[in-house]
Amino acid sequence: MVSRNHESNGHRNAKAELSQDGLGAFQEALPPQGGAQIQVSYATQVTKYAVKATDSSRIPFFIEQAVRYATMGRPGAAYVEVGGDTLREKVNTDDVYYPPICRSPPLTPAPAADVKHSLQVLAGASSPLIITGKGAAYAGAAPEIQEFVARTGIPFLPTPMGKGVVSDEHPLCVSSARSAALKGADVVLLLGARLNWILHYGRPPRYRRGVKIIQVEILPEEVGHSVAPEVGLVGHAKVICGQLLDGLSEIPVKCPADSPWVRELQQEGVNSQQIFAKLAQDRSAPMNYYCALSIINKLAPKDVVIMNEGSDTMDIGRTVLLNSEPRKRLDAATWGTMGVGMGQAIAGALVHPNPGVLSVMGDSAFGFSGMEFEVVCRYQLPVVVVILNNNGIGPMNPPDWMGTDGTDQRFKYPSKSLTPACRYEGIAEALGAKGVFVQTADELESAVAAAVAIKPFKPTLINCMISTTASRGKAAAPPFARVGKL
Ligand SMILES: Cc1ncc(C[n+]2csc(CCOP(=O)(O)OP(=O)(O)O)c2C)c(N)n1
Ligand SMILES: [Mg+2]
Repeated sequence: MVSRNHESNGHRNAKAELSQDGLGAFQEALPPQGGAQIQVSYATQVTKYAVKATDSSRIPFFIEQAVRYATMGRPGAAYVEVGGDTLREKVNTDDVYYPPICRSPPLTPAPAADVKHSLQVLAGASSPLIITGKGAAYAGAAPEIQEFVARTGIPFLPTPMGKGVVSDEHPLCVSSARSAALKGADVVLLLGARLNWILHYGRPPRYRRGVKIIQVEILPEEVGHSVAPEVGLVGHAKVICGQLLDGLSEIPVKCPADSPWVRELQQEGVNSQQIFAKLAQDRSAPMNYYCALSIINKLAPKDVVIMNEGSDTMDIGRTVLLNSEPRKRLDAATWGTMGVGMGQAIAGALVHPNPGVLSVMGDSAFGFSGMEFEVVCRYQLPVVVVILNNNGIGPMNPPDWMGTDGTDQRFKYPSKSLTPACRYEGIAEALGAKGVFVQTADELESAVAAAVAIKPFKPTLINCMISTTASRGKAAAPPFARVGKL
């Protein structure tokens, strides 16, 4: 027996009732030209699948479709909208069709001839480079890629969320010589990464003119998007990397550890590491980014999920916070804008509850979604937030509002400068969680050590003051020139 209730007013629902579509219900998005259901069409532009369930007995049908679209091919978001009345509808379970759980994505191989051609191109390279993207991580291709790197000796460079596919601490990881690696490579094996802005579109001047790209890609139409590849290997990265490995017995590829290419990159890496190490060793207060981040890196458990959001906090974090496992880093990546951080941290904590998530955020970044820490506390999620607080966005924020003449100068500073020394840890305390305020390297060290010692983590917020003038590759600049009289 199916009973329908078309009478409710929908005020308790984020989405208007199905029965009120087009009437102008509370918060119903209506197209200016007239009509209804524009919310689904908004979602269509940014998702792989968007639908409004029209009947409660069909909800399982739509959910199965949404999961199938989200996981097959290039993974992506799906959107299912259910009106309040549809949710409350009583249905006879005999009338409900429950589709079988959708299949796993197919393990599609690339044509054997293309695999062979790729290995021939790699075998003829004098300065080959592997780039690991998050597509390779999502595909679970890490074991095959690790073996491929071990057998060929080819240096590799991860994209931000491709970090950990092969450990950042592997001797062939050339993250510290990124520019030289991109510029010098004559062949690039691109594994599940787009040639978008983060990889400088694969074009000169950041790359050598005529560089040969071997593009391993799940989405056929992505191949050649920015640069026409020498070979496009379309299919599942795990399977294709397995094919490349198998092909090595017939077409060996070897990049000797003492080749000029590997030595050049390793030397370049040592040089930049020395600069970072010098900055990290400078433990004077207020700390620079490298000092604070290297303390966090040293104490972070190897299997922790690192969430990293901010400008310098994220950019420098990509270099200093190391990953040794795949799919353990979340940051802005391709589409994330400010504010994704706490949501990502919560999702990470639900998927990997032990030890949990170490969420390293700029103070502005925390401001975009910091109140979601309430969710972390309400559900006692294993999230440790460390805010690197430089009183605002990027370098050159004032240490306080005082001008040289001792008067309040807050309206003279740009809006990128936030409240000086804001006590964000008070939010944690208000929510019954642990909040710690730290200003020195020693204090940061003991606060992080105490937080990560409890496994799974307990909700904790460490508000860490850092230099308001430090930036990438730079310790604290000379003191901020105070703004004169208004
Ligand atoms: C939605 C959105 N608004 C604004 C920006 C511009 N933006 C980039 S990083 C950033 C804040 C960085 O400051 P913070 O998190 O304090 O990190 P810091 O560089 O100071 O370490 C902002 C506002 C953005 N990328 N997305
Ligand atoms: Mg900041």
